Amino acid sequence: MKQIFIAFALVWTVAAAIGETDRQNVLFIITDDLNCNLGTYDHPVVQTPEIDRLAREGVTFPHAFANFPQCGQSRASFMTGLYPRQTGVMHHQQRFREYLPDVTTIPQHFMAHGYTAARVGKLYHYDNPRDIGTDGHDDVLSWETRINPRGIDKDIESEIITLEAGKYGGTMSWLAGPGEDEDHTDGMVATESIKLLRQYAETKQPFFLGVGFYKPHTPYVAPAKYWELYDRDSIVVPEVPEGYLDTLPPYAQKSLTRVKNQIDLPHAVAQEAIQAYYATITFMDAQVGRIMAALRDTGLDENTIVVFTSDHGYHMGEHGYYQKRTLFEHSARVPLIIRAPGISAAGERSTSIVEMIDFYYTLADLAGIPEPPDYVLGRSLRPVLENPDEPLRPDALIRHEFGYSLRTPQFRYMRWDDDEIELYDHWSDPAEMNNLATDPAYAEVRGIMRRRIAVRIREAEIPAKGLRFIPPHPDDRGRPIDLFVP
Ligand SMILES: [Ca+2]
Repeated sequence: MKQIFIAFALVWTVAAAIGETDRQNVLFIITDDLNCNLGTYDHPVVQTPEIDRLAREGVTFPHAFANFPQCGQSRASFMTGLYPRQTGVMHHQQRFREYLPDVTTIPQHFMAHGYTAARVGKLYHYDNPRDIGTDGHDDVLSWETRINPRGIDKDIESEIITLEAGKYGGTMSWLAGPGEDEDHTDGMVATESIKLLRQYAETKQPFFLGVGFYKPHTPYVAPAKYWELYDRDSIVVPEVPEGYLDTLPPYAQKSLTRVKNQIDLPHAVAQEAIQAYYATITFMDAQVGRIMAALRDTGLDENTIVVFTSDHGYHMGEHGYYQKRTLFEHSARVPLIIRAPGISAAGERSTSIVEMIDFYYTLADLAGIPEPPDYVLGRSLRPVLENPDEPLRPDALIRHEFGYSLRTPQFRYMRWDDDEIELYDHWSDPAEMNNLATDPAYAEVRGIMRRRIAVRIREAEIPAKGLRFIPPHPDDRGRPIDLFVP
């Protein structure tokens, strides 16, 4: 009897081991404040050989959008699979766990199905660079392992060139820094991630590894060698015609003029800032390359899904503006590459529109674990990964502090809280510089978009199904609390 039991136990153990090695792991790489200034997105100057290589192995999504173009709100949204009004996080300093104590995040869902979940660096909101080396606004329930590297970039802050003395995180600032890649925080993020990958390769433990780079978020600091790749004097600064702001409604004007010290930057200063942003992107790209090399070395590349993205987009002078928090394409659009072994087409670009809220269903589906909880919204991108021309969504919905925008394959429509609107036709105006809000030729389009955005907003603001919600206290920072009041 004892022998039979041992035989059974052995069979069970072997079966379990096979099951484990067959599982798809997840390597989720998220950058901070990266736009689509990447080689694989046809940028004429920026060098990103490692991300380009990843793109050749997976599917690139040129029409992927953040549901809120700011750190905290975006990350709380896609990590829970809920729209920003549903999480209650309308200001980047708010924490979703206070309003949704029972919500199951993506890594929690993986842990509930036999995975270990680890975070290296910034996955949830983190005041960047102030909180580097701390847990930031982390969600403790999301991880078994949490690593917070802190590199020399934190030690040399006083040397950083900034538009406002003593400020680095919300203010454009930069430095061609000392040291090697491995000495900087993001170099250490890569080093720590590589250590975990080697460990997982040995133990065969299925894993969800969240790698959160702090760059290219300002301050744009990286080893000086990356500056040498870009000729400052030949950098093109986007130009804005005289009187441009007058073509926009008040809330849009406000969004483009909120950061006073970056308005009408002298040409040479703008070139310097853009060069630094480019250099920092290439530095971050090299760290992605180090992690991907470790994935190949360990053989984990054969059963690991890789996602590469950013928490939102970024202006670099477009519309006369820098950084994020607008409803324009540059702020709302994110880079997105997904490499899923045996599933994703290699090297293709999808024509489909995607929202970051789709990550939850996608990762659960690709890894082969049960579907997310009922309240989670979004759609699996599996059909698009198999056939990149498969249409997934007709449009993407993006929230701002004071309005919404809806992006279809041809148009962007914006509806502000004062009922003012904007309309842009991407087929004739991909830079979104010609506001068609009153153009008689577009009256019918505006009618269609007005009705459609109302439907999308309604869906995005209903309370999450069956999930306890504790409304934010009225004096929390952020929007006035009228959540879910009809
Ligand atoms: Ca960010």
